[in-house]
Amino acid sequence: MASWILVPCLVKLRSEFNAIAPARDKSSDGSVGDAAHQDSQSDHNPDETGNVPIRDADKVNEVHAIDVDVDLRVPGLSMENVVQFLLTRCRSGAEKRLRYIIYNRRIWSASNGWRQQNYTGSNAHDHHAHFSSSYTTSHEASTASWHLEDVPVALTADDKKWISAEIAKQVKAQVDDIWAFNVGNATGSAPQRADGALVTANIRAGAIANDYMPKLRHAVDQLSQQIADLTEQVTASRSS
Ligand SMILES: [Ca+2]
Ligand SMILES: [Ca+2]
Ligand SMILES: [Zn+2]
Repeated sequence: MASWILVPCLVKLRSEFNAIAPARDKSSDGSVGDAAHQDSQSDHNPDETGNVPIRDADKVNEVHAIDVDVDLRVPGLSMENVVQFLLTRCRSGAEKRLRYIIYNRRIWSASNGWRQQNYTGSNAHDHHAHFSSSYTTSHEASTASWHLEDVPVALTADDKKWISAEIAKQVKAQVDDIWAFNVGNATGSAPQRADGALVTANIRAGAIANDYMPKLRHAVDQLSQQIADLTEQVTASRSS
């Protein structure tokens, strides 16, 4: 039987990391302090038996910190994305369960309004991010969602290609629908496709209809290509 527990809010945070990054590398993960931590004051030490910065209200032997490996192994999702997402929630007051975060030579603390400061400790925290939790009993115990599923994920090159192709396909389908529109039924005459009606109308008007149809088709195809190109540009600029 373990002589300590990880506070439930951090158990939940870790499980959400596992949910959004199921294949993530865990080799730099951690919760309870190793021998090195036990010598110094750390939220990784169990709070009733170890050296911790705060004495809390209960007698439960709790660990108040987790380390999460930075390698999430999800294209377009970085630890930086997750840390910035959590900081936004902390700064807005929506999230109160964290005391501080250390990641990649920076530290953000509740006690100074979550402003970014340089972290100059011997471990740069570039292989893992450190999350220290509150020692307030209600915050420790809260397993409410951390909303990590809402962390924005950047589009990959493949995503962009897929979206562009999808849009081009949809535009093409719309154009085809227009050509296939049954103008005959719409005007109460015999069934007739729009492109056919156009040919007929041109013939009746004495125009050289069969010369115009391919040109018109070409123009519509160009238009749909322009829409697809534009969409690709917009997609690219949004995610850069
Ligand atoms: Ca305790
Ligand atoms: Ca406690
Ligand atoms: Zn740590």
